Amino acid sequence: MREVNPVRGVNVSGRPIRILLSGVFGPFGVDDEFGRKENIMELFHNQVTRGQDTASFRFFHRSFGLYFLAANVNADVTVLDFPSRGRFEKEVAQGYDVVGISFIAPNFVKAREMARITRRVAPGATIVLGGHGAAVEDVEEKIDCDHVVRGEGIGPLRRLLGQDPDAPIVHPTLPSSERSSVFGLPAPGIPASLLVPGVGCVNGCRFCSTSHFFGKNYTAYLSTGRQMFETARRIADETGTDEFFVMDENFLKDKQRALDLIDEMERHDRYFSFHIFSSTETIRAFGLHNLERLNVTFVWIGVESSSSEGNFEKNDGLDARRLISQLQERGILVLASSILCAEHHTPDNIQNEIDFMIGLEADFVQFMLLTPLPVTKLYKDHKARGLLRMDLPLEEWHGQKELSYRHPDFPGDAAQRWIDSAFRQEYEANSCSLLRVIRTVVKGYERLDRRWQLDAGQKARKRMLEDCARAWAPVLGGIAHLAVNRQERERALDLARRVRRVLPPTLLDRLKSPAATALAVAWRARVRLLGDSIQPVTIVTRTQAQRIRIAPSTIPVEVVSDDRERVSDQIAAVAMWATEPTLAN
Ligand code: B12
Ligand code: SF4
Repeated sequence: MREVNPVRGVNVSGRPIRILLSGVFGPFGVDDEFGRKENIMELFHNQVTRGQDTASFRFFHRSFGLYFLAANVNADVTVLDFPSRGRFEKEVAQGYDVVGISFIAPNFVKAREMARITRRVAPGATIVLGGHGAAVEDVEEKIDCDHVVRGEGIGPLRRLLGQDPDAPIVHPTLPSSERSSVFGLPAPGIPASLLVPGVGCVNGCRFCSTSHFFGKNYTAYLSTGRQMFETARRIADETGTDEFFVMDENFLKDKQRALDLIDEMERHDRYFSFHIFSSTETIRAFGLHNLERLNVTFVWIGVESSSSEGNFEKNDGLDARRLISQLQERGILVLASSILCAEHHTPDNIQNEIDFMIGLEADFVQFMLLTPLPVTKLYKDHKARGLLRMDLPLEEWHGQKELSYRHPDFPGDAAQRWIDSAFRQEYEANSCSLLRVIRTVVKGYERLDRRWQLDAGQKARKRMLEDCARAWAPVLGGIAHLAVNRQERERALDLARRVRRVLPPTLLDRLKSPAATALAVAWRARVRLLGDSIQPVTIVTRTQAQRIRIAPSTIPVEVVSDDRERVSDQIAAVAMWATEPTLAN
């Protein structure tokens, strides 16, 4: 193994070390020698709203980990996000001392190809692998590389470069999503910013790759409520939005930090809103009242299963339906996730599981097939029992089509048929998620509107709910027009009447409604004619060693358009015209 010259980030020739950090190459979500069509690079369209046809939510997330690494080493760093294979090769040829490749298990073959390209084009470069794919067994023997970083990456990368692994963490400023749209309509406003209070989760649920990858430990990047407030305030001032997507698997687990954050917001009379992930035990411990005070607007809950056989300690004694409706009453959107084709499922009981998830009436529902990913307890157990399908290529280990373990009751394509049907049933029964979102937001608004007196935090929350309802309500006509069934059409029309009553539309709101319907119809035509694939554009971000010291929070972004040539993407871009500026922040 080669070593990076460890002279505090500067090599012997006196120039800073040059590092390329790259995510895997696209195209994504297509069947080719490197990937599968089900493995789409979009969170909701892949695993949440994918059964909702043109009402599916579309957006991309950058490879956040890479920007954290870039902001926390003293070197000239280029981050290459969503490159094509050719673009990656061209960049490697620029001459880097270190090439870092971030990947997850289903993208193993892409990472191997990138290492191969690097060896050919830049034989002198040190190859470092990181991200969840690093947990693939014996990865160093399967991919030609020099270092493998498992778990948290900032400390090890700094150590590798001879820099202080325990230096303070700089939190970069990043949008949480790119090119958000639904029905082809760009999401209004500035996208929420990203906030990563820490990585890992101590709960260690048996299937959970995140918890096990980080050694069932939690590494805090922002360890106090005050640090969180200061970071959020700085980012909000830079971006112009007070909305944050909190990328932390179980953010409320550190209750005191979250309570301190509320105190800071109240003390400074500056209120942010947060989208969070949380287990139910922590929601219960934190309390619904505190969730409102924290101004949580979205929560992702791992409901996992209706029965104790398929569940975990975190959900002991949970009445999921009640909790979800209490959250929705407060205007908090809920995403409930569940696991299908688990060991205890059979063709006789799996429909009960789907019915249970439908009955929750959450705003969003995620279905995933139970997937024993390397490093988890589940993987080890299944391996010991000889259940793992080691013959199944890693590209298929994404949990949306094939089972990666042998389950006697779900042979062949049975798992795929169940998961596809679950998404469709949920959509047909509960209507599209956008409709549910508007309904929940209006509920939360009405609840505050009924109160005589509101404190400053509640006033800020009410304003935010109003803005959200006004922004999306014009789409209700389009939902009714393109409804999946009569029930959805009636629900959309009822809700439109209710919104008009609670929030009388302005002239502009009235004009937006037919425009939104026309765009939604155009989007449906595009999908029917050309399919629904959208590829993320390549994003190149360069930071310089000295610039990190001068302005640690600012990451200049340069957008490269070489992936925009696809005809279908150009058509998509017409419908999503306003999303482009978000890339040039
Ligand atoms: C955001 C996210 C995505 C985004 C990806 C965006 C992108 N540009 O790649 C979206 C939503 C598109 C996505 C999709 C999928 N994802 Co995903 N995703 C996540 C999520 C929720 C957060 C990752 C994150 O940003 N964390 C915050 C940053 C700071 O942490 P980090 O990425 O882990 O990076 C740290 C270290 O890993 C390390 N590191 C990372 N890269 C590198 C590189 C180098 C060189 C070094 C030294 C270190 C290093 O250092 C970083 C700082 O500590 C994780 C769950 C989680 N909480 O981790 C799942 C997760 C990574 N996803 C997973 C999976 C399975 C998928 C899907 C296959 C699921 C599906 N069927 O939809 C698809 C695949 C899509 C595709 N074509 O690649 C699994 C990976 C499992 C595994 N063992 O490989 C995870 C762990 C979820 C889970 N628990 O199962 N995902
Ligand atoms: S609570 Fe969530 S993040 Fe934590 S181990 Fe369980 S599934 Fe994973």
